[in-house]
Amino acid sequence: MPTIIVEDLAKLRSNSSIEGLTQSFLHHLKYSLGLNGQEVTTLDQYLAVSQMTRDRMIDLMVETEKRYADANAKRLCYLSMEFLMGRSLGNNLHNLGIFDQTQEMLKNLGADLEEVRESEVDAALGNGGLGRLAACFLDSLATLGMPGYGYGINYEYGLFKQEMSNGHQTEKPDHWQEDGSPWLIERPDEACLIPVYGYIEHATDRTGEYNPMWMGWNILVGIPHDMPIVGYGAKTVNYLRLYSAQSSSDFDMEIFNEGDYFKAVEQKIKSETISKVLYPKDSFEAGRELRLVQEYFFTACALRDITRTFERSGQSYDHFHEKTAIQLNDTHPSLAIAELMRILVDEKQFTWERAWHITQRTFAFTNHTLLPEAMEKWPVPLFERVLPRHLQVIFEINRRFLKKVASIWPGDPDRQARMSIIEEGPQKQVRMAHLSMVGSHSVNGVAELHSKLLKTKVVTDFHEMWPERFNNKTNGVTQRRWLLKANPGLADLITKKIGDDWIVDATKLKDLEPFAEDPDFQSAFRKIKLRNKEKLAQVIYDTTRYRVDPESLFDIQAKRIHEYKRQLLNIMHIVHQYLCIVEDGEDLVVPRTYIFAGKAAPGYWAAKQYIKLINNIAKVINNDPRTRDQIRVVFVPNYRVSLAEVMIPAADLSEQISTAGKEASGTGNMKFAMNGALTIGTLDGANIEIREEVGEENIIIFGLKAEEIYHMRATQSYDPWDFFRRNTRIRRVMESFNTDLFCAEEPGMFRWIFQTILDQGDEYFHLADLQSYIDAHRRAAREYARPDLWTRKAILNVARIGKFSSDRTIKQYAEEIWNIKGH
Ligand code: B1H
Repeated sequence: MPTIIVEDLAKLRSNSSIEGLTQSFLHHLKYSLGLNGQEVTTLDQYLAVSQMTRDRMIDLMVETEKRYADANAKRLCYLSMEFLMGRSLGNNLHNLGIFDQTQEMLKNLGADLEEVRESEVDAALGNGGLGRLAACFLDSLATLGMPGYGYGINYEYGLFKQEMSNGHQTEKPDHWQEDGSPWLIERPDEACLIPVYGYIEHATDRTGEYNPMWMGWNILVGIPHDMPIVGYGAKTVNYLRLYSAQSSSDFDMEIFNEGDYFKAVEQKIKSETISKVLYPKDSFEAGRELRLVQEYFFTACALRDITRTFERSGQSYDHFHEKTAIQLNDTHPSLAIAELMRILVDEKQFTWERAWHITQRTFAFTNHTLLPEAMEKWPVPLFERVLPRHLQVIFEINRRFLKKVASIWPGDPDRQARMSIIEEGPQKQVRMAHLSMVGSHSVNGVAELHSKLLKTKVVTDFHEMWPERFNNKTNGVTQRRWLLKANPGLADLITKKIGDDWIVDATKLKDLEPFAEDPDFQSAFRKIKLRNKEKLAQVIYDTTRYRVDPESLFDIQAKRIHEYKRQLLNIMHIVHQYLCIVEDGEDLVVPRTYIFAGKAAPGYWAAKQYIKLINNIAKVINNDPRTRDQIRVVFVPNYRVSLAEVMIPAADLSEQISTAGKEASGTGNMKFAMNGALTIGTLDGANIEIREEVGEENIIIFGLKAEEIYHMRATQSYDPWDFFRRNTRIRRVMESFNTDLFCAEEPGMFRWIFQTILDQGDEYFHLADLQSYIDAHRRAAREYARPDLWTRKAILNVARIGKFSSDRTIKQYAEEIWNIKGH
């Protein structure tokens, strides 16, 4: 490639013409990568294009900051242990409005953007829905021009990579930043020093007042790394601030050269290990000290940063909550409540009442789960060892809180015990959800049903005490990533028909409704779906060596593997169909490809068994000549954001089949529908609202409702044996697990499923829903066999999905909780 001389860098960066981009790209090949005349690899190209993109974002970031500062704007800080960002290049190019030019520019140089983008490693700093929601929110905040910043951990290792060995999941480390990331800007100048461990010295001050001193702590050093977040249209660039933990030895020397007590405290956890790895379990893991330290570490760093920024503005802390909103993404960052109290009381010498007034008005809390096992509770002795001063603060918050409870409900010690932040018992525990609700002015669930169940089944006492505090914010996803970028074919078709307003206003997709029956539009729509399916078929072949037919119905369940999400119900139906063909000689209405993807937490035995079972079933069915043209089953390894971007646009049918009352919202359900898949699902989470929007004739609903399940649990009226005895098809499916049909080489391997379902009560009501699920699938197949009918329904799903844009969600948070606006 030719070299160039760059004369005016600033001018170059604002130049979005193909010539300007070319210059910028070549400049980085030479001056950032040091390449001159050598062979340029695809990775080099990726790095240079990224630098080119990043330059443009940094200038805009500076401009944005000035705009907010001039307006003295209120800011939102979104605290989350997870941000599942995926790849950035394509998204940034789209949002900057230079995607097409960059594609052209690279083409002119003999390179291919699509290929270049494949060099990017996903930033997998999250487990699933909760982390991806945070990423969608950042995209919406920036697009809406709102001052919203993410705070989290710069994990050195993201979520493990999933590989298959003989059908089993194996985990490989995801060292995603091995060669650095062009999207992260290190900010050593903004480092934070965080005390941890130590003890409390009970002292009195000159006036004789009790004045506890936190002594003997270790110091953690947090170094921020900023990932710029471009809004669509490139007006606004916010950032996500991720902290790395660094060894504190240099700082110890400087700051604590006389602190002998410091040495006396054993270094329990080496500083650098704190940001080493993301916990791969998408629910709470009890008693992990490192996890508690992680939660505290990034939360405390965030608060240093937030208070520092606020102090620079020169305003009094009494106005803090008028200029700052802090959203807690589940309880994981809820130590921030105790930390802000500690800062105000211990460091700023505020009275407790004044500090509490500010704190409560600053924080808002989102709950993401109804599963009792996912609720965070920390043993008091562990907590006291790690954070002795914060425990004292929490005890004081609790003392005052329980006094209030007692004044509202005198003589009700049971209620006090239920509501206390501290759970009594053989092992005292700190209930983080209670701390979060007491310390916030807003508590929200993530779908209508979830918010309702929170109030009526989970935290009824709190709802009774503060009904005004509870609200719902139904989740959403960004149409920029999940339609514009993931499905360029469909995005183009839509834009050609109705213009491109839908990119920033998803309700505009409604304008597609009149075309739902238009034969030309239908045929174009089908053609795009087929192309997306061909692309996925290629990925399936590359990763599994199975060939699948793009003309068959693509039925996809892609999400974390979990008993409550009921991949097993899906499996049961597949086995049922298989047996109908091979034993009853039936033919399917339409040929089907069942596609699974998802990771299991490394310690979750049952979930890992499901993966093995799916792989074994795939092997049996895919190699059986009797079903060859009718059913295919595949498990696509290593589900992640970039794979989702290929799978979701290729789906005909989207499996959202959790036991009703278990899935807080789901967000995959929204992404699939946005790409024209029909949902087969239970009345759980956001499925209910999706049905409301798309209309009941355009979604396939089956199974028990949450209320029915609660009732059957309470009355113990579900007996899986009943279904087994009475329904021969169910019996046949269950018996297949008791034989070696799917484990000829591992005899007895899946017998545990037979036993768990029948003898241990089947917590997730598989058999109660199976017949209804089988019937629903028959309906789906009959409709799929009529392409005009099916395509109409698929188009209406896209046209009516507008509500589920994260832009809508963020506007509601901004208006109803944060009180922030666009600038
Ligand atoms: C969700 C989690 C979660 N709910 C603990 N809870 C974790 C809990 O590492 N941990 O300790 C990690 C994640 N994730 C999901 O949030 C819900 O299951 C989905 O239904 C929901 O759509 C999503 C976003 O609200």
